[in-house]
Amino acid sequence: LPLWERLQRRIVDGEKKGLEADLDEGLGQRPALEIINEVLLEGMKTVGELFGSGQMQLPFVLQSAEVMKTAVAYLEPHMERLEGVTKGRIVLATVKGDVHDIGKNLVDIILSNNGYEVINLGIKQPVSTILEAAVEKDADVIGMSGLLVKSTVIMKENLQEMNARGIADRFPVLLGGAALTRAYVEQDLADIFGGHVRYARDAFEGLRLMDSFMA
Ligand code: B1M
Repeated sequence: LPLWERLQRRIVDGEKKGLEADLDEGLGQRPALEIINEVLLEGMKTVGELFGSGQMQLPFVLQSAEVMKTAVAYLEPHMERLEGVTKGRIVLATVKGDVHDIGKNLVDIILSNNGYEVINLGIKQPVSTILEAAVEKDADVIGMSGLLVKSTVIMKENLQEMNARGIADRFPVLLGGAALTRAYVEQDLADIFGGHVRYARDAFEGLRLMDSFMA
């Protein structure tokens, strides 16, 4: 198989052997970020489709996710990094009940590489932990990720909790993850939230929105 197809297959098949050699070869031809976005994420998309249609079982999805994580970790040092500036601080978490973190961690990488301080709390984070970290670390923005349909409801509850605690207008909120839609976030959730909430389709939109929050 040609290199890019081979890399994609490694994600789909969950095959780590030879991964680094292929990534090295790839790095000779394209920037690290482009390899992630245009090659590896396509592989994850296929995994999602296969899983969704019952053609792939969960343990294999987990293996694919592991290969994806290994590949991203290997490529990260090769990404461009804006040094010597701190543009702002974000507390970032995957919401309660949700373990998906590949997207969240990509957001972390993109923001960190572009001058933001990211306090990444990890997965399955209850709202109290997120809000307490935001207050304690004096964050500029709160970012929540979640891929399950269930997580879209949790996000709504989290915003209501911010209303209840009277901190809705202190922290703009950035939301992302596959089950969300722009309309749900920027109309339905914006309606019930006393502050500013925006939807990011991907990590780059997340970066643009961070820049706009800090402007
Ligand atoms: Co799960 N899973 N999974 N899974 N999984 C999905 C989400 C699913 C759509 C698959 C499917 O059915 N086709 C489905 C959800 C269905 C639903 O809710 N309606 C699903 C399911 C059902 C489940 C379980 C319930 C399965 C089970 O146990 N029976 C279970 C849930 C466990 C739990 O959370 N409690 C489960 C478990 C897992 C694994 C552990 C095996 C693994 C996760 C490993 C890990 O993350 N460490 C996994 C995976 C890998 C997936 C799919 C296949 C791929 C997700 C992924 O990493 N994509 C996924 C299919 C899909 O999403 N279509 C699926 C790549 C990643 C880069 O994309 O996270 O969307 P994403 O991030 C994007 C954007 O969304 C955005 O930026 C990123 C790109 O730049 N973004 C943000 C994300 N967060 C952001 C935050 C921001 C800004 C942008 O600012 C704060």
